[in-house]
Amino acid sequence: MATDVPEGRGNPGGAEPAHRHQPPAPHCWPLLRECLSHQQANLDMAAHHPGLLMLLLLVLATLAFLPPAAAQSLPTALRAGHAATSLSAAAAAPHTRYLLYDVNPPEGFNLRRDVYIRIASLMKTLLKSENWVLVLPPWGRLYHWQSPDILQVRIPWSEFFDLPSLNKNIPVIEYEQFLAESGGPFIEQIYVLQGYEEGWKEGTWEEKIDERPCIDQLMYSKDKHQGWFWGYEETRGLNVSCLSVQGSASVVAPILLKNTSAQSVMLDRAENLLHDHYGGKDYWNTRRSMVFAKHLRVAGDEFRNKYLQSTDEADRTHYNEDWTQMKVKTGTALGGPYLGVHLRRKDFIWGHREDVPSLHGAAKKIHSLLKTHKLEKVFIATDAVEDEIELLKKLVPEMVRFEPTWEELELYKDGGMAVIDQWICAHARYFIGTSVSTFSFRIHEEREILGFDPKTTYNRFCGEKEKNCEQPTHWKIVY
Ligand SMILES: Nc1nc2c(ncn2[C@@H]2O[C@H](COP(=O)(O)OP(=O)(O)OP(=O)(O)O)[C@@H](O)[C@H]2O)c(=O)[nH]1
Ligand SMILES: *[C@@H]1O[C@H](CO)[C@@H](O)[C@H](O)[C@H]1NC(C)=O
Ligand SMILES: *[C@@H]1O[C@H](CO)[C@@H](O)[C@H](O)[C@H]1NC(C)=O
Repeated sequence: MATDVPEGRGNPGGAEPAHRHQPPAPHCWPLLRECLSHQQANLDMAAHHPGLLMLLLLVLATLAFLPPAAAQSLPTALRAGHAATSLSAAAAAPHTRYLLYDVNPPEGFNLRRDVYIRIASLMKTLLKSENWVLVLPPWGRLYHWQSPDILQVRIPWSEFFDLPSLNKNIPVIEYEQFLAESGGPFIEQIYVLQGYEEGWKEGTWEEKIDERPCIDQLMYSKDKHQGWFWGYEETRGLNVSCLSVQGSASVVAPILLKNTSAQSVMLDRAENLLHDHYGGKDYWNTRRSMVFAKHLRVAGDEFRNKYLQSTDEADRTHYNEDWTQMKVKTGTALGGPYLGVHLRRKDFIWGHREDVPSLHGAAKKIHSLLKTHKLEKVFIATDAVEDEIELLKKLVPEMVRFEPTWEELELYKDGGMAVIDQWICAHARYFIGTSVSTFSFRIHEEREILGFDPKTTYNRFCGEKEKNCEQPTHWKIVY
């Protein structure tokens, strides 16, 4: 994916539009293993919620024997029995409608986190008039998640984020719960979002949305209603059409409220929507609600304690489990006695980008920062390949990394590893990241939430040949 280079990101609007049109590298999973683990996941869930077991078995058994036409009448048939399986207050409410979404396959974990924020503001608009629940798109088949031998598909959000915290912002449920309570693996209406064939005429920006013929070849088969539903092969989309859209997330609201009465609606290619208001109060409320899963924070905290002499008491980085109560005055966080570094490599260097340093350049900057800030340790988060890491170790002998054992990797997965790296960088006394990496941007936000002085956060490496090395924008929290 040598051409998989982000362009035009970190733009002034800060909207982080996605610009990667490369198709994803096909990730193939041995069928049997995938299938087994899927059933395991269902049964694990059922074990925790005994009431679900019967329903799940019923759904699985029924689907196995029904022809597609009969399967389509299942939703209503099963809905009658769903009251007993209700797992959340939101789900129990009458006339609940479900919003689902997905993102262009090549997009990474951290851009997807940004798209969640855009969808959350659409949810807030919908909730003003109707009862909607957001169904969290399972994680998986991400281009960057390449650790071999671990199954990384159908991963629920709770593996990376704290669901009760998300729920304090907007009502959300996992996909498995949607399956259990909505009456089966059916999404009634799918809208594939796209731009306008003719582009937009200069000088006249207007928000608009129209049903149009699909521009790209559909990723769904129209007759059989199959597509990529996060690895849930039995899921069917009952109707697929394309919407050309130009505007912020809430531009879709009237369509959902007035043009369709489908109970479940999925917006695919949701990255085509822009932020309603980037950096505003709603934006930050949603961002603050995206609290990392506790087990990942604990893993990061233990590592800080053990290898970086860093604790919340000493570093003044106390974290309130209830994000609505977390309001730290800027500049009060001190951070642990180490330099935090995010060095994005791989596709960022393949394109020979001018704004990304060589390893020698990065090492030089690291040493100068250690000196300036009188620090002895540097924590480095990076996606660098093994050869580069070896070189980096020679150039920066004092470097510390979170190197998982195979068991830890299997437990946390590539996404959890990214979260732990981000969490540790977020607690450093001083942080420096990589130009226009959404991975670095998410660290900026985390440090903003923790109450760090912006001078210690909004820093990035410069390329050796870069003439004008502009530093990242400070986005101040709005409470
Ligand atoms: N553990 C770990 N993983 C990383 C690091 N940098 C990049 N990655 C991996 O590479 C992926 C790509 O970065 P992301 O930022 O998520 O992807 P993206 O949305 O395409 O963002 P960009 O960085 O802007 O490309 C991450 O999701 C991680 O899986 C790092 O420092 N540590
Ligand atoms: C939605 O309905 C309105 C009113 O009937 C119509 O004018 C508009 O074209 C519809 N929009 C879409 C995207 O279907
Ligand atoms: C599918 O959805 C489109 C857009 O809402 C609608 O115009 C069309 O009638 C639907 N088709 C069926 C078979 O329901």
